[in-house]
Amino acid sequence: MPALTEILTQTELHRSLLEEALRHLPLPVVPAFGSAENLHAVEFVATGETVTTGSRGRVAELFPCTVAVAAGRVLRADKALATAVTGKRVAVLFSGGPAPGGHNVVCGLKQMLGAGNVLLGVQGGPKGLLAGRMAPVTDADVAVIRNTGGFDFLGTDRTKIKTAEQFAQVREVCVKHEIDAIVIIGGDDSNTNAAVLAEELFADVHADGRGVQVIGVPKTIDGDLQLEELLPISFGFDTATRVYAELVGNILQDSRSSLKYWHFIKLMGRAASHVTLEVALQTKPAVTLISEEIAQRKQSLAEVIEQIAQTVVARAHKGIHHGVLLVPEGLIEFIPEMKSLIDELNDGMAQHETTLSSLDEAGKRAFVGQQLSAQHVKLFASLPDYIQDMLLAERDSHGNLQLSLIPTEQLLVDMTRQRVREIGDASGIKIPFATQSHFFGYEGRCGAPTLFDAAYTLNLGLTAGALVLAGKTGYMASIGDIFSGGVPLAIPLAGLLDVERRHGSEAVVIEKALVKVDAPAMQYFVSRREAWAQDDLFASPGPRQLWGPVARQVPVSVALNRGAESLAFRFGD
Ligand code: FBP
Repeated sequence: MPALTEILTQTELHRSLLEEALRHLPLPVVPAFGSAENLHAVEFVATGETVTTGSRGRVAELFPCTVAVAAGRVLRADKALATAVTGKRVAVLFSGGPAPGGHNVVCGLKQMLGAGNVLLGVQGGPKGLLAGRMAPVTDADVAVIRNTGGFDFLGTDRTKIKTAEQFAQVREVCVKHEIDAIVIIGGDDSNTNAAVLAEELFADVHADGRGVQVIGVPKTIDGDLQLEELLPISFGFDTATRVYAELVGNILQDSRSSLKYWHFIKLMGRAASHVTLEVALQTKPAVTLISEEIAQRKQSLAEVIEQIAQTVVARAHKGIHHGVLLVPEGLIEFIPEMKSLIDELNDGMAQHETTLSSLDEAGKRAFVGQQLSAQHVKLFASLPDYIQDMLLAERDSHGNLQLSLIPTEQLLVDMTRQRVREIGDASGIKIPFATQSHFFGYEGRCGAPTLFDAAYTLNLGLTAGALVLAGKTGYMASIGDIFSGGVPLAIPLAGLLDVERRHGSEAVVIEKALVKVDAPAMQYFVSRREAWAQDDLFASPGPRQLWGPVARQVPVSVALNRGAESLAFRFGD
């Protein structure tokens, strides 16, 4: 074989030149743990801060053990542990959608646990935990996965652990594998799982009366697991938004070069609009919709379309027939009238499940059209067939509409086209409106982590490991002071829980952190968006940088919301 083909074959199995180089990228460690070469475990002490929700009383009844121990107090790393802890067996699992940096959490955990303890990797997320599928994580594994994207080392899934039978299964697995602690790397739902498991496994799992410690690690590209200074952002958000910003920047360049298309781009983020806001701050497109603002203003779908059409027309009058619009994945559910329609459809579909399952698409549309209340009939009829079909499609395992399947970007294109035509007809001027639509979602979830996500996750893994060694349970690891050195924190999971009534019974949840319309990042965006709508002022941030002057950056929205003086993060050095 010629030499070049041999070289190419050698890059298989995650050995591209970049992946190889990334494995040797040095990452900073926060001062509490010593240095990258000489790490040590730490004690955790209570800070003056507590976390709690409006459901405090009920949470204390449902989570007596973990609430009594933590009392809502946030902990921070203190001095080095006096004696080495050895002999612990710790299981780690990914839960929910993948996010860049997850592999580094495993690396940090392994490093902190050291040779004296065993780290077991659970395969296939919570489902794998229930089935007891796990194997030791070796130093060789860690050397391979360091600084790589994805969750492919272990795999993940979205199983919710909530029934008595499932708790019994987890206990059995813990006994069988002699597990002392479980680390769950996940988002709001997965950390709710962690809180519930911490309480369930608090004591009496092993024959000697010992329980199993449970620690959460905050992950999600959606950025909706955050808590001001205590948890500035979940990991994965920075990388995902930089990948999307690069793609959006390229499209902005194309639109200004080709001078003929409006690009409507939907960005991932199941509920909150953090991803869309961040990408807008990085790229400055003509139109960006923020679901939370639309909900706050109680805008109808027609009003949202009018707003877009007016921008298209205003730019056309200036001879600009191109532009870019960003729309968050979750928009539909934030438009009050759509939310109300979806709620009625959810109930109706559950009630008429058998009838609906016997009908074809057109039959379903006609049947539902007759069942809807008067206030929703007109709105439902105004939606194109393909949206009606998606609204009537099968719900996910939690009974939710599968939002990422709804082509919101296409809906906005079609409805805007109609409105632009009406405005043109009324004024006797033909307004060109050629379009392209896109959905950027899965493209951003598994990229190699940015320097921020790589360093953040390594330190989150070290923190989770240190919490295990310090004997803690029922906490979520975090890193505070990200602009001034970094400090490992432990947030009591029970303090984050809310108790809601859902479908007639109690549900325990960690509420998603939505975009706050009065927060500095949103206010800055509001102050600039009119200028971005009028002219092409966009920026193309280009590929994410792992070396060089712009590598050490946090997301723009995080820096603005935290009142930082620059975008640069600092861990340790
Ligand atoms: P997590 O909250 O579990 O991190 O997942 C977020 C997300 O990427 C959303 O942005 C998106 O709506 C969803 O996952 C898609 O889920 P799936 O992988 O099940 O299609």
